[in-house]
Amino acid sequence: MDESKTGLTQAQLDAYWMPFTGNRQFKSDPRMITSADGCYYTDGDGRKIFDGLSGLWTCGFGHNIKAINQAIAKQSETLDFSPTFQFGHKGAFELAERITQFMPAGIDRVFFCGSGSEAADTALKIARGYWRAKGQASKTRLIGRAKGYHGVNFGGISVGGIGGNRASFGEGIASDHLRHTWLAENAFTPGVPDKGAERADDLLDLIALHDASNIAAVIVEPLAGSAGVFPPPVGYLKRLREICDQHDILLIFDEVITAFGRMGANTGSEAFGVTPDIINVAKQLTNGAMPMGAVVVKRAIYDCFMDTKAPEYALEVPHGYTYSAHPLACAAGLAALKILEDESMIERVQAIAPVFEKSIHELGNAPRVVDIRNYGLAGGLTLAPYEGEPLRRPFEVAMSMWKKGFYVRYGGDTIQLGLPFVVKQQEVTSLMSALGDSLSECA
Ligand code: PXG
Ligand code: PLP
Repeated sequence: MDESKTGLTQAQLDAYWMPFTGNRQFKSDPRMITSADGCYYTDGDGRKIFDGLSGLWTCGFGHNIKAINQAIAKQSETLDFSPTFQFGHKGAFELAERITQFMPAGIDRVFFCGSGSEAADTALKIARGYWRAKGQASKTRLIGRAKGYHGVNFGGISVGGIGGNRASFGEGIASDHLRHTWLAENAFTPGVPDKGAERADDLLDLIALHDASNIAAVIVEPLAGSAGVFPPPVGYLKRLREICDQHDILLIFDEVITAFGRMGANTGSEAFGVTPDIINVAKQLTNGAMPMGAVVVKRAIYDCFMDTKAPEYALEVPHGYTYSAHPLACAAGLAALKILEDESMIERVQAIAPVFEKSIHELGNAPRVVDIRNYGLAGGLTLAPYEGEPLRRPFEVAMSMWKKGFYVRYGGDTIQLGLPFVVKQQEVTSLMSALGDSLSECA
């Protein structure tokens, strides 16, 4: 290892076990990021790298946002940490109420946590606790969907539907999965695909199998992000909602990627016109500047927990994280939501999304591209595999892009794009042009 290139000793390089990373490959050829501003990173060689995934779907406004940085700095000077178990600080209440302004009507009680993974497990526990509080304790079974991503904690991987994230870890929590919504006949459809709403009826089969009296909740991403960007078929989410209503099953939308602008709307729920019972958020909530997640529930769910004969000092939910509603994260969240509104971020996404859609679909004839999907400022390409090595081509394409000065995400057999809301038209076209070249190089 050339220490002058990374500024690290071998011992430092060795000590860090990197998440979701090929550690051996990385450490033989490190890709270091030293700073970020706007839509660009600077790497260890001083090169500017365009951020084609807004961090990890976190930084829609771009990086180094002064108002957010200042809010965090100011908060750290007055209250760096506060316990939120049995005590409160103002920012937590302010942010909770502010979040509800971006949620569908009636979804207005906010439980804070530290990440999207914690949000997933929190929402699943709330769903089970809710039915128990209502005297229907047999309603425990949790249902997710193939290709779903709900983070990496045990609840989340149990309902999650990405095999590679589950295979190494043995037993999870009893759960079932709906089939995913991808259909070959929808390949290369811009925006939401026409076919596939009937796949929501998979839920009826699971109800027939287990009986609704044993099912607590269904959790889906309104648009599946991590698996490679799969927008919902027309009518699919509406049908899920109907079945959940008919059978008294809670519907949870995991909006960790879709909330706060990326869909060209406040939420995926708003974009696709279907209101669940619980919405999970994280990432864009603080524009990525502080770790934070939240579970936002229908008022009736909260009220059900409060409607108890237990003494007032008793906990209604024995759940929470040391860092739930951390003061610095609350300050970042308040500053970020102000920018979302004041700087018309959602309108910007709406304005640039058609450019993105047209541009990404122009890659339809690039070598080895077998599908392209998009919605708002999220896009995914599926690449044909090398024989016996389905994961290799996306990795090679992403590395080729890095060399050209573009950061894109690869996962499974897909390349994912989540452009900053503030991206310029010319940046969209140069990204797609570079991606076309990388696809050709890796054909
Ligand atoms: N739910 C959804 C829908 C997500 O997209 C999580 C939960 C978990 O959040 P945390 O904060 O625990 O990571 C996510 C996170 C990618 C990528 O490349 C996606 C995520 C994370 C990292 C990479 O698509 N999604
Ligand atoms: N493990 C131990 C030993 C702890 O004391 C705590 C919190 O007090 C946790 C785990 C949970 O940490 P967190 O609240 O950050 O999830």
